[in-house]
Amino acid sequence: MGLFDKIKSAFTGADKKEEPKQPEVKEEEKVSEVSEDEKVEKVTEISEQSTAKDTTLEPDNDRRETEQYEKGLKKSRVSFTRRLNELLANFRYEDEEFFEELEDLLIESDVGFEATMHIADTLRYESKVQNVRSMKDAERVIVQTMVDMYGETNPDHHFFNENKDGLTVVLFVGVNGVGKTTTIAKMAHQYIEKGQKVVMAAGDTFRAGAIEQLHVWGDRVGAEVVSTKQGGDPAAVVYDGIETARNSGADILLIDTAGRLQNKKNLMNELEKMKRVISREIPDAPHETLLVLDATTGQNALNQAKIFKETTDVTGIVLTKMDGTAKGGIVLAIGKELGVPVKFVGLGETMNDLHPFDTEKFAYGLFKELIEQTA
Ligand SMILES: Nc1nc2c(ncn2[C@@H]2O[C@H](COP(=O)(O)OP(=O)(O)OP(=O)(O)O)[C@@H](O)[C@H]2O)c(=O)[nH]1
Ligand SMILES: [Mg+2]
Repeated sequence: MGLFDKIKSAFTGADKKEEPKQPEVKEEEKVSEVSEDEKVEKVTEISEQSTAKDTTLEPDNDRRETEQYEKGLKKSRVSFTRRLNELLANFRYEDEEFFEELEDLLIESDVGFEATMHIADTLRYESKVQNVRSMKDAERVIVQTMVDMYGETNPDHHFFNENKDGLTVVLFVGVNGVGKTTTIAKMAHQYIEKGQKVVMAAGDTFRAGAIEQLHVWGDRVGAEVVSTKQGGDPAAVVYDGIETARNSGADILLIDTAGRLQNKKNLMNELEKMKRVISREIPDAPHETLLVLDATTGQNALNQAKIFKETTDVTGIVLTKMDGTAKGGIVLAIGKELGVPVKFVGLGETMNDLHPFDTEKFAYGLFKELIEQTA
């Protein structure tokens, strides 16, 4: 059974629930840019909001997580559903212009070239062999093909490599401002909520304020932060982080890194040096090297991912700011064009807004009304 059928029976059955009322989101609304100086201040603000919210959340609640996906992907869903419905209203099966407009819509939704061609060609074929005649037929083929593609390109459930017998080491890489530090804080918070001990290493010794930012997060979430002075050697911080984590019996060490990409060779050298230090201390580590990508940057994010893939062994992707984009298709492009699994998605700014990537919930969050609409 394809993902489309699975979702249709799982989510749109008898226990169908009402979507909570939310204000309409403007398509062109963007995640606000934050200046370097404002970052620390913002951490405080965000943490306070999150603490207020945390008490109402149960982390393992499946239904709540589905709702969070729905809420976080609302911008993309509202925009795509509206545009597809508008396009479908003019559907005529022998009209090549329709197929071209469909391709434009898909490209603009960031699903990528390969996925776009596959979806449009599937519809062309189904029209030619006379399976598609009406607007409803076209809608079903488009939505089913898209949803099934999510199922095919992204494995059912993400696999996060944890060291069950000792310290798990996770290295976070990615360019400036994509959300590395925030993701570390969110992840730390979630592990601490589960009763685990977390150490964070401030491997970004480059950007002014980065060390302080991690310390503020550490205080908020209750994780020890290991750091050196600005301009210090990140590999030395990593070494200290491992020592501290071991000595304190921590379960997980989260390593922040600087977000430079001006010089590929420097980046490679710096990351390689950190990795050497890590694996000298713990042979299987880092257990995960997570590349953080900002979903709002579309094709750019994909290009960054290609460069990082060439320079270091990326084991998974964290796709942040999905809530801030109307172009949620990027997951499909990543799956199709990179072959690196998306392991986590950031669906908002609070500490509970980081989620293990779940293909079903994700596809449902993106296509809820369209799936329900299909006969
Ligand atoms: N809306 C939204 N904002 C996010 C998300 N993740 C991160 N952000 C915001 O993105 C901004 C940048 O996040 P940082 O964590 O500082 O990014 P970084 O990669 O560490 O940046 P550098 O340290 O400059 O390399 C902050 O304002 C975060 O609140 C998300 O999932 N959704
Ligand atoms: Mg940072």
